[in-house]
Amino acid sequence: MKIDRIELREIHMRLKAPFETSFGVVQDRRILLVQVCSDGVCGWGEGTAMEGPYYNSETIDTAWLMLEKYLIPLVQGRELESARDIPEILSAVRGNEMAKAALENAVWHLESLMRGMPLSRLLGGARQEIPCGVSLGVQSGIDALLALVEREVAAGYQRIKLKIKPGKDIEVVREVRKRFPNIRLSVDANSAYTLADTWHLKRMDEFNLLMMEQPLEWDDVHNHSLLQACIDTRICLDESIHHLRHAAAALETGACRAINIKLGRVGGHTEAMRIQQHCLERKTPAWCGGMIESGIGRAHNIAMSTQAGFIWPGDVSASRRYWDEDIIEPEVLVSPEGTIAVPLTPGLGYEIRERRIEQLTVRQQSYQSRTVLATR
Ligand code: OSB
Ligand code: MG
Repeated sequence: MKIDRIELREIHMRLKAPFETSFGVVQDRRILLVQVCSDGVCGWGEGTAMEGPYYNSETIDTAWLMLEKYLIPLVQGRELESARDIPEILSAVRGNEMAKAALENAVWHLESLMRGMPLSRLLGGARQEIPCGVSLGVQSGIDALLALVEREVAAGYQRIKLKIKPGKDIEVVREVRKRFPNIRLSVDANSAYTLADTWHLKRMDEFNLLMMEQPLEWDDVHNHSLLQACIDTRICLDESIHHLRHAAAALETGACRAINIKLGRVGGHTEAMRIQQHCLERKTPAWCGGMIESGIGRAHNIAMSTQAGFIWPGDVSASRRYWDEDIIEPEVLVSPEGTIAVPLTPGLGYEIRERRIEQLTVRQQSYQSRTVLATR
């Protein structure tokens, strides 16, 4: 397939409720979409960089810049065998995984359409349904949190993850565990602690958590290996893992015993595939993380989660938990058993609502044969 047109868009979508983590609060999402076309067939990818550089170092604006100035020119007008070729083509550019992933994943979608295959099957996934969990933001009070947990457990979700931060951790988890003694429960600190908090974090051991996600510095695997040696709760790394070598080193040094795989953070489907394969071979649980995606990112996450290494419920939940109106049709639905049925039509398996996307677009740029075509 020859890539003859690439388009970047920024759309604005408002979350039904603010989402709070240890690094900040977001309600108005600025979402980057990439469309890659060949012979009139177009694939879509979502850039999962956030509005500010507080989860990782990328933002929607840096991703746009990297795509426009460095990444798109490498792919524009190229004849490709497969989306698998993309990482090598982009390899001279360091880091910027979320920008790369948006582009690579759009090419994966395009390839699945051109081959007339479901993306999940093109990636080698076999699952017909995937297990789902939810991620609950930091809440103002314990009653609000308990009510939310109640609602999501009743909806069927198979794992509840609580965002924690200093001052809203041990006692919060204690209350939730007391009320729900048998649910699969985990916590995510988004790098809010340091090694000096080891004995504080060890108090989590009494709550029988499935895992504790990214307690320490975003770029420090070594300190996690020291912490993991002191606590019984399984550490899962999120922010620290940007590619297979990070994952392999983290497992080898005992820095974690589970891995959160996010398409954006690891640079796209090809690298995600390699990491889940590595986890599978080492019998280490991997699961699909989320970045509060629109339907396009959600559909990519669903396709990815059908691979054998994704054995724990992901943070892939129903569209309506976040959006009044999604940009795909049907929206992502979760069954009363807490699963998503994997769509098996060619491509992502959902219709892209282009008219809706048009309405939500605040900037847009087309690239064709290395020249800018249209701006608005
Ligand atoms: O750490 O997993 C995280 C959202 C934004 C940034 C980081 C994280 C999250 C979530 C939300 O936990 C997961 C979702 O999309 O539902
Ligand atoms: Mg996380």
